[in-house]
Amino acid sequence: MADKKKILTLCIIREPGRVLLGMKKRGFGAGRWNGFGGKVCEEETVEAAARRELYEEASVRVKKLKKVGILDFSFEYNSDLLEVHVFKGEGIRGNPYESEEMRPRWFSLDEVPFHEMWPDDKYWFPLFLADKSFRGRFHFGPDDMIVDQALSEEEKIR
Ligand code: 8WW
Repeated sequence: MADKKKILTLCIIREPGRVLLGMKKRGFGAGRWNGFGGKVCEEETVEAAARRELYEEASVRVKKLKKVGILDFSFEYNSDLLEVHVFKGEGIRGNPYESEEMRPRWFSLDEVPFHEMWPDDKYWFPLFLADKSFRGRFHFGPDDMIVDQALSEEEKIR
């Protein structure tokens, strides 16, 4: 039986010329640079969850949060279905601070570490950096290899 779809958030902070990523220190995706995020709790909006996780994982808040993408991930070796809501954060408040979960670091746009990120990121991150909205799905086989994928630019994401 397929598990229930899990709704997750992913927030990437954008400034002119650079983005804030975090090195995931433990749990799912450990050892990879990624945005900040996690599970949406009951009785919580997806945007509230994105702000909460950003604060818990990097000690920062943002003035503006815009949903720019939805990505569906599935895996051959378990039945998890992840629906990841991708947000662009702007107007950072506070200084990024390392948590038990994440080690934050700014990357200039020409040094985004794709080789140390999830393999799907190299497809949709350029859309993110170009201020486009997008929808995608990626199915992973052995060794986190992408075996099936679709990605499209969208007018608007709700
Ligand atoms: N960039 N999965 C959401 C998450 C999930 C679990 C705990 C945060 C992927 C990216 N992120 C994720 S999971 C992010 C905390 C991916 C497959 N490809 N690419």
